[in-house]
Amino acid sequence: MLVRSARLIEAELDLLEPFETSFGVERRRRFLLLRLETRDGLVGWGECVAGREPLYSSESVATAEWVLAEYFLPWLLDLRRPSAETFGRLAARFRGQRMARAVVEGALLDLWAQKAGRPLGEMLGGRRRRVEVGVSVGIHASPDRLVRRVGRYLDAGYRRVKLKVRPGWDAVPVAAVRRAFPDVEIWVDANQAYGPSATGRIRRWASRSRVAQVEQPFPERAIRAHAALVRGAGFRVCLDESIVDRPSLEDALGGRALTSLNVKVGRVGGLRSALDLGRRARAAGIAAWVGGMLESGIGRAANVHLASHAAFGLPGDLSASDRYYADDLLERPFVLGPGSTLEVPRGAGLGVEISDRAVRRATRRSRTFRA
Ligand code: OSB
Ligand code: MG
Repeated sequence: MLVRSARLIEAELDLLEPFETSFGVERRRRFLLLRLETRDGLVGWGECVAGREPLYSSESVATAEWVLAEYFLPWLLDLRRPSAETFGRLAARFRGQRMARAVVEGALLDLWAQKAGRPLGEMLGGRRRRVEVGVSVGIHASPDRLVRRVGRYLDAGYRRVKLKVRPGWDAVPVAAVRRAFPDVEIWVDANQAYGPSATGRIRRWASRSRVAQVEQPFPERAIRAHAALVRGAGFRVCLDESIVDRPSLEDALGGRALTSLNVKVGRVGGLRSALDLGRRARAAGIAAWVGGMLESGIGRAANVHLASHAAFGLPGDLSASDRYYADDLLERPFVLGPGSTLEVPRGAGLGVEISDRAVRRATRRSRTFRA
C-alpha cells in the first residue's frame, strides 16, 4: 500500500453561529485536510484540528502545515511500508506536534480500514452502531439567550449540554439553565480560565445548579489544583488540555486529579493514543468520552468511530452537522438520531462520502507532495 501522493489542503468553513469560549470567539474555522492517495487508487482522509491561532493549544494551522510539509509528509512518502506504526515511530522523534501527527495517522488508518473493507471503528475494536452525544454551547450575550439556545438544542433531541464558562459567566447563566430545565444533564467547561483560589466558588455554584461535570477549570499544568477540586466534589472533574499522552494521564491518575477524561484525537497525537488513554482511564475507574474541536464531517467521522469503542462511557461532544456548518464536506450529513445519538458509518474506512465539490468550495489553497 504505497502512498503515491499527499495533498495538504488549507480549508475554511463558516460556523452557523459564533462559538465563544474563555479563550476567544470563533466565527469561521480554518483547518487543514490531508488527502492521501495510494498506488492502487485508494484515497484516505484526515482532518487536523489545530486552530488558526494557538489559543486552545500551542499548535496552529501554520505550525502544523510547516511540520507536515517540511518533515512528516516527506517522511511518509519515503516509507516503504507506510502504516500508522511505521509513521508513528518516525514522528516520535519530534516533541509535541501532536495535532499534525494525528492527521497523518488518521488518513493512514482510513486507508488501512478501507483495505480491510471494514469500518474504522470496528478495526479499532468498537462494537457500537450508534454513539451517544451531547452538545457544547458557547458563551452567549445574556443568560436569557443562552437559555433559549439550550432550549432549541433540547427540542432537537440533545440530552446533555456542556456550557462554556469563565469568570463572570458562570453561576448566573448556569443557574438560569438549571431553572429553565430542571432535568437536563449539565456539564461546564472553562478551558483553564480560573485560578486555584476559585475552587470554593466553583464548588458552590456547580453544586447549587446540580452540574454533573466540571471540565478543565485550571491551567493545564495545575494538577494539584484539580485534585483539590476533586476532593469532596459532588460532580465529576474532567481534564481536557492537561492530558496529552500516557505519562500526563498516569500523573493525573496518581494525583487523583480527575474523575472524567475528555479524549480528543488531535490533542493526544492520534486515534491509537486516544484509544490507549480511553482504555487506561476506564481501567482506573475514570469515565472517558470523546471530545470535539468543531470538526467538519471528516474529522467528526473519525471521532464517531472512536466513540463506538466500549472504553468511552459518557456522551461525546459529537453533534450533528447542523450544529456546526451549513455544509459539512459530506454528501450525507450527520443527523441526530433517537436517544441523542449519531450513527456510526457502516462503510469501509471512515465510511463517509466526501463531497469533492464542498471540499473545493472550502479550499483556500493546497499543495501536493509526491513520492
Ligand atoms: O474545550 O472542548 C473544548 C471546541 C474548540 C476548542 C475546545 C473545545 C471545544 C468544544 C467543541 O467544546 C466541542 C465540539 O466540537 O462539539
Ligand atoms: Mg474542553
